[in-house]
Amino acid sequence: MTRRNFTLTAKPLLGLILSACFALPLPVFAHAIMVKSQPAADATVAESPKQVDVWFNDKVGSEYKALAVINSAGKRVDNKDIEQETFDPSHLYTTVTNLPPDTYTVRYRVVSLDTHIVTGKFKFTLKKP
Ligand SMILES: [Cu+2]
Repeated sequence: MTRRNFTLTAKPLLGLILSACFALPLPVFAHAIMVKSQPAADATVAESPKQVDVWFNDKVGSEYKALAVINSAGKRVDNKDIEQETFDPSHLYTTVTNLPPDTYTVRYRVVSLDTHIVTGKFKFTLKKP
């Protein structure tokens, strides 16, 4: 075996790790999947939420967590105060400024118990009164 075998680029390597993870039928440590949010993904809401919450299927790491709420102009509108609930480490939230009607994108990044980094996004709409 030569050194050249190890010159994999990051992206295919990540793909291999992810498929290895999903291939395991009963992993001891699961790959985190977002299971719920408030506002819900693709929901239309009448009033500005005070905060945006996301829940995963299992607890996630306390480091490297990120949660951002971005308006349709690409501006960040959360208060950059991400918190992880002490008694439910699968729950992350961040407060937001009083939001005007718009469609918002929520982006998250967490580290699973299996050490895999999980990123994702969803949208919600705040309708005009
Ligand atoms: Cu995983």
